[in-house]
Amino acid sequence: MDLFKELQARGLVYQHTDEEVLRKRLAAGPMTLYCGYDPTADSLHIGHLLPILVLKRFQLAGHIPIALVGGGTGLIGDPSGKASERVLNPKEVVELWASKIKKQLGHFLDFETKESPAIIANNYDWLGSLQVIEFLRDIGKNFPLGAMLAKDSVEARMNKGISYTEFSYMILQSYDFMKLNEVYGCEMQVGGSDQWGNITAGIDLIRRTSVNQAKEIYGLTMPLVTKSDGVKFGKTESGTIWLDAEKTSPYKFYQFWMNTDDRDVIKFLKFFTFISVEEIASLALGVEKEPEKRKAQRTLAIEVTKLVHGQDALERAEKISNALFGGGLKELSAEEVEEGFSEVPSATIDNLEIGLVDLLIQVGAVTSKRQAREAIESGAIYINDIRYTNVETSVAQLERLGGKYLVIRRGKKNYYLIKFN
Ligand code: 545
Repeated sequence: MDLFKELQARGLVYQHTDEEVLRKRLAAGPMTLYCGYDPTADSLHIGHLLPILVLKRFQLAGHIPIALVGGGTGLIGDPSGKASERVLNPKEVVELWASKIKKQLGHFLDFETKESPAIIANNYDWLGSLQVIEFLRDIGKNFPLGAMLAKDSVEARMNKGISYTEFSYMILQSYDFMKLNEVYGCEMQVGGSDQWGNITAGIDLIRRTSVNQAKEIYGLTMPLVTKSDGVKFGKTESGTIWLDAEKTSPYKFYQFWMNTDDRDVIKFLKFFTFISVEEIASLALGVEKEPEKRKAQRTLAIEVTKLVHGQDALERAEKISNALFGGGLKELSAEEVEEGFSEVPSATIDNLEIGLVDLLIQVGAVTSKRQAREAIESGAIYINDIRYTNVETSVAQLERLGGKYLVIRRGKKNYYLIKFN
């Protein structure tokens, strides 16, 4: 199967320039391609994973990927897919975020391989020194107003309003494509479907300014990732799933994928892993025949966590998951307890003489002494997975996880964390 067919089989192809021409070009030898990322936050999140993994797929097939950090365009703001004007971030902030995004992007690509080493670039290097007169004469002249107004990103904002700044964004992205074509022979740009207008604007610019009018330039977009429950992909009740381990712990990251709906898991395996489509088809049988095993979900969680956070973090995430869901809490270190229970209600206690009833009240597991007694006596209270039915239980004598934690569970799945100072 050729690369384009493979991408199609995985559901990764949304829009593209002429298929036959593109497939021929890909078969003819290594091609350089790029995808851009504006530093609009201090980290990428899982919504940004698809195109970076597509770059990796191209690299694995022998092509040369460029990850472009938008240090320049990040100062302007892409109107694509945005319902309203963006607030401009301070230059120092964009610069800091650009360095963080660059580091994250670098993680996914191979810079060492001899045949097709990846390239990382920052468009501030050429956009930052553009002169306005040159810009308008040499570049702006190639952008007919009619074509610009017809772009979705502009049209969608005509009523709500769009500044000249954001309106001009597509020219900058187009200029990047032209630059990367000049400097690295970059022939293709990829991105999410929101980028199609910017990508085609760049192709038009290269065609207009090139001496070789027959020069082929390619574009490819991926579909928007959707979930069958209608919740926006990448968001949970507790927020965005970031790629930065400091912002979303590898355990939480792992759990996000573990919790994938049966209706989405096969699609996500195709999108976010490098497992072959044949192997995914056999996992699909499992989803049909024995969904309770969640084998597909587990495979997805393992593969994506390994890809983003590495083998060690994956093992920790699995260990925490097993402890939480398989009754192995005692195996956890203090750090692992913190990671696994970072989002449950918690309380810090200084006084070891506290009684169980007060402990439950302090951590918010119950709201009154009466409720506490009822919960304990009815057998609903577990501490470190052991049921305690005596209201007089001595808290001081309970074994603390990692020397300082008690994990309290009320009923099947209400967890609370007690930390002793
Ligand atoms: C800038 C200069 C170029 C080419 C592209 C760009 C960026 C592009 C854009 N892309 C999005 C983005 O999101 C922020 C990421 C970092 C926090 O705005 N104009 O920068 C997203 N992109 C990945 C996918 C996307 C897109 O990085 O293309 O569709 C999300 O999946 O929204 O020369």
